[in-house]
Order: sequence, then C-alpha cells, then structure tokens
Amino acid sequence: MTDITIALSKGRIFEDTAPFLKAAGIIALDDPETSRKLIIDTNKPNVRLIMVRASDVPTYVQYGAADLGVAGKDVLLEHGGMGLYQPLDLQIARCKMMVAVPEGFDYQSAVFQGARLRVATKYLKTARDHFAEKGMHVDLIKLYGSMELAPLVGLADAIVDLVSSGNTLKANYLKAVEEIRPVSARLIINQAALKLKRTTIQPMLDSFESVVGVT
Ligand code: PRT
Ligand code: MG
Repeated sequence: MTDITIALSKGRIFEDTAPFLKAAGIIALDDPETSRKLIIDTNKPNVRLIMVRASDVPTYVQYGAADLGVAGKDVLLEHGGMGLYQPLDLQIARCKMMVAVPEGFDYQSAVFQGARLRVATKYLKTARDHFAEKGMHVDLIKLYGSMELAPLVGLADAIVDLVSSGNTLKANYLKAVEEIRPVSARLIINQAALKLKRTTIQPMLDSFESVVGVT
C-alpha cells in the first residue's frame, strides 16, 4: 500500500479537517491537542498525520515531506504556492482578511489625503499587493502575532489581520475598515505525489469533496 503523509496544524485546522478525514475512513489514533507527538498514526496503517505550524504546512507539502496538507488561503498567499496543487476549497476555518484601525481613526480621510500609513502585519505579501492596488504608499512593519497591539502602542496606524467574530478587534478598541479578501482553508497536494500516488490520493480527494459544505 502506498504511504501517505498529511500535514495539519493543531487547533481549528485539525478540528475542522477531522470530518473530511473521517469521510475518507481516516481516524487519528492520538489527539494532537494533548499528545506531544508530532507524527500521529491513524487507523489506516499507510496514512499518518504530521503536526506542524499552520504557516509551515505548505512548505512540508511543497518539498514532498508530506503528500497532502490543509492550509488557510492567507498562509498559501504568503507562501506563493510553488509545487502545490490546490484542488479543493474545504470551506473551513473561514474568516476575512481585513484592514483595521483604532476606533477614532478616520481611515477614509487618511486614504483620500494620501497619508503615508504605517501598517503592521504578519501578511506582508497580501498587504503589499492590496495597498499597491489602491495606489497607496504604506510602510509595512512585519510582526509574527498579536497585530492588534501595534496601533495601541504607536507602532502602527493600521493593521492587516484575520477577523472572524470581530471580538478581538472590539476588545482592543479597533474597527475593521476594509475587507481585503475572504479566507478559508484549502486542501493542498504535492504536485509530484499527485502523479505518482494518484490511485491512492484520488479516492481520498473524492471523499473529501463529498463533505465540502456539509460540515
Ligand atoms: O497560532 P499560530 O501562530 O501557531 O498560527 P496561526 O495563527 O496561523 O494558526 P491558527 O491555527 O490560529 O490558524 C490557522 C488558520 O485558521 C489561519 O491560517 C486562517 O486561515 C484560519 N483562521 C480562521 C484564523 C481565524 N479564523 C482567526 N480568527 N486564524 C487566525 N485568527 C485570529 C486572528 O489573527 C485574530 O488574532 O483570531 C483573531 C481574531 O478572531 P476574532 O474571532 O476575535 O475576530
Ligand atoms: Mg493562531
């Protein structure tokens, strides 16, 4: 039997992917939330899961260390998608990539006046493309997390971040002023693996497809 490795990240991606795996008859034998194992066996002897940082999933799949993976479109846009097929939008882990500013900040006027804004974000490529398309000059500041703090302490005028409930923005006296794009998680497949292991991967893909929108 052909061995298959699937790269996932802990938390919402693992949880929301479980129903897709189940549809393909795959059940994890350990809970990555409590186990410290980074390689998790499944009920299928030829299928294993590897647990990596969300932003590292495309890299593992790109180099063939994993055959399949699940990654947010936010992560895929920053990665660039080299060596990957993205055949299926799983429609899970949904949120929006937004521009947000402090509650009292008049973003539209700042844009209209051509102000040069300082924007803090983990999503440099997405932010750069967005503001370039608007013809805005911005100074981007790369952060690795908790972007919401940056405007509160004078590090930036605005942030580009993911928003789902909006509670994090609200708790930090910020407001969303612009939607950049909707975001959901995609199934990704190593291009060479899809060719070489097609007979094993295709039925999995079909099973996943049958559950899209049902979860
Ligand atoms: O946490 P870690 O630094 O390891 O990595 P990560 O944050 O990239 O991973 P994880 O597991 O938190 O997110 C994995 C994927 O879930 C992301 O790549 C997105 O595609 C997707 N996703 C969906 C989200 C959210 N919703 C989300 N709300 N990722 C992050 N958030 C964060 C957001 O950055 C903000 O800080 O949640 C906060 C806002 O949430 P609300 O509900 O308060 O608006
Ligand atoms: Mg997170």
